[in-house]
Amino acid sequence: MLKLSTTLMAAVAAVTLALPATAQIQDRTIRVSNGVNQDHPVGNGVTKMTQCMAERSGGRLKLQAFWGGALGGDLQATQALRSGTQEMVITSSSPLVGILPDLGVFDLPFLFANEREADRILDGEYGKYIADKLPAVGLVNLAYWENGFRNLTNSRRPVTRLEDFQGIRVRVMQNNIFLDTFRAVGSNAVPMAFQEVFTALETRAIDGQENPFVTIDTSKFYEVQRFLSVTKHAYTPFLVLYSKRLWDQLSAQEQTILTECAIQGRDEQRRVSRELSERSLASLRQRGMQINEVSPQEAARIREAVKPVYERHAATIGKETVDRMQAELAKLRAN
Ligand code: KDG
Repeated sequence: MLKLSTTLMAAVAAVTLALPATAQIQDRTIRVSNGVNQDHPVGNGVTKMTQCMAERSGGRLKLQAFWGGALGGDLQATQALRSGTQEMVITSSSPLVGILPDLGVFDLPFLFANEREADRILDGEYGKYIADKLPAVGLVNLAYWENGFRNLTNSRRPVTRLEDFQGIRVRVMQNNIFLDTFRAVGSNAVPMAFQEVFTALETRAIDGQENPFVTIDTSKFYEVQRFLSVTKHAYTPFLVLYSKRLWDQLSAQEQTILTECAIQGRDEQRRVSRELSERSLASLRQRGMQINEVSPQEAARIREAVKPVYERHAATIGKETVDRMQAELAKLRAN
């Protein structure tokens, strides 16, 4: 009897090993949602990821993308992943701090000096340190894509100095650190989901908002905003999240393909985001927006005004999470 079962197991193993690798890949259409429009660089990333998945899975793994918040805003879509009713979302980290407070580290004002620092932190040990915390809250992060450096638009006046923020009703993401940052410079910060922003600006329910140039451009905020001030006050990453509940139903082969293709999508999305950023700025100027830089002296005053935000939120974010970020940045800047 023992000889028969051993022989049988050997036969099953031989057949399984002989199966083509694609046998571990099922036909799947994976829904992914995002809050921006398809002409945003996220669209380029999704296209690249889709092509990669098709090549690697023999056409069995597909992405079905939903744009403009069609499946709900960032937080709502992320909750759908946690309940296992949606596979993927590409979302800013900021609206998710209620799910994982550590993500608030990326909202600290003026944290990154440039994209190089952001890439090194996000794609290195620190990015993994944060990503490793997500499965415990029902999420898997496949890669960090780029939302980008955020700048202020408004309909009231140019913001060239600290005092100009005073009294401007600025929409911010639903995130206490952004609320605190804009209150620290004297604005009236208004938390709001991204999908409500255009109408709120159009009806003057709010005066302004803050986003990267490519988002201001592709979301047509230039139609309802007159002034753009280049503040670069924060850098927001996008998380490319998968539902942990649904991830665990995938084969190792399928998980590898999704992860590696999300990284190919990342490189393409960042490339297009940076290439389009300057073109978007020029386009916004051509469309009639009045654009101003902020002088180094005034930028220093603004940074000074928001410095207490770090102390006020370190405990909520997590002391280790903040300390590790500061240490990683210090190492990068020492080289
Ligand atoms: O889904 C991502 C978008 O909602 C993104 O633009 C978020 O930067 C964002 C904002 O201001 O809400």
